[in-house]
Amino acid sequence: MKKDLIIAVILWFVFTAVGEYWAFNANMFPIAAAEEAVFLDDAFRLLIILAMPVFTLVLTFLFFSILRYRSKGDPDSDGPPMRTNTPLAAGWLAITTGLAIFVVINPGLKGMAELSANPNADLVIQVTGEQWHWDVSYPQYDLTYQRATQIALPADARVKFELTSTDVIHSLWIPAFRLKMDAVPGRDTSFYVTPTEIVDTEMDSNVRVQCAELCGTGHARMQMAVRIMEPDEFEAWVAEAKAMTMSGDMEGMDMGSSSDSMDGMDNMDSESDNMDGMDSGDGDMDMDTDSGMDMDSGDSDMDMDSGSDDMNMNSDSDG
Ligand SMILES: [Cu+2]
Repeated sequence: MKKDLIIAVILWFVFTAVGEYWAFNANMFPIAAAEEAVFLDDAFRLLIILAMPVFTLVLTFLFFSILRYRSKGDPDSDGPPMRTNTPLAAGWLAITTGLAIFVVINPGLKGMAELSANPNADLVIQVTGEQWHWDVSYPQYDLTYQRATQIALPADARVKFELTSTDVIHSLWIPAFRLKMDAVPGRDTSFYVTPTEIVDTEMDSNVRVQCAELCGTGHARMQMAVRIMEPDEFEAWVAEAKAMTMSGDMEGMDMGSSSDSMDGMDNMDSESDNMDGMDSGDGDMDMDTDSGMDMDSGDSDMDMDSGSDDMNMNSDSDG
């Protein structure tokens, strides 16, 4: 029995060493395109490093017991009764409880406080979720995009996303940032992010907005391309976007080009194609739900409109 315990402990050390080597070195995360992504990846890695000895201890004793104390043939009686080893159980409870409390505080509470500690933002982006699209505006630049297909971001700037919803709960998630925040009707939520990498959706599909709260039949297609640019490139983009808004040239809108960058995504193409004429916040061009409903009131088929996002029937209501 004593010998068995020594073997089990040695196995535990070996498995832990292998597991920790993996936890410290494995390339386990997708592209990290923001400071916060690196921060959160580090936190996640720390959790794995701390959990590894607990994980390997349980597995080692489980599999060692299964193999070593296996009954040969049909057992004709019960094994010897197991008695609780109180100090061992108490020690196990204390260590695992201590570890759990530790990670709740750090990186949990401490990390969340750090992420939102600085209330200053270089750029504010307001995003409103609606079944099943996002409206995006840049209040500092007086730019508004209804049914936006893309978000443009400058690198190395602290960006504040301000979120809300007009109908049900949506959630704005950008995998490459590791950040996700609910957009709740009647409430304002926000998060901060500092993009660092010059990437876009075309280069890596993790660099995209994806709705992460099941919000109806069009949920899976509540996506937007994300484009992170050099700061001067972003300024040029803003200037061009403003010029386009002034001249009313909707087709030239850069937002429309995001249909290209979403190419890899099913269904997105047909949807964003329909969006081309709708990107600007300009009231004249609006084909939003309200005007759509008006048009439809004389129409025989109400479903066409309410389902338009979802059913790819926009071309009908566009005309
Ligand atoms: Cu959704």
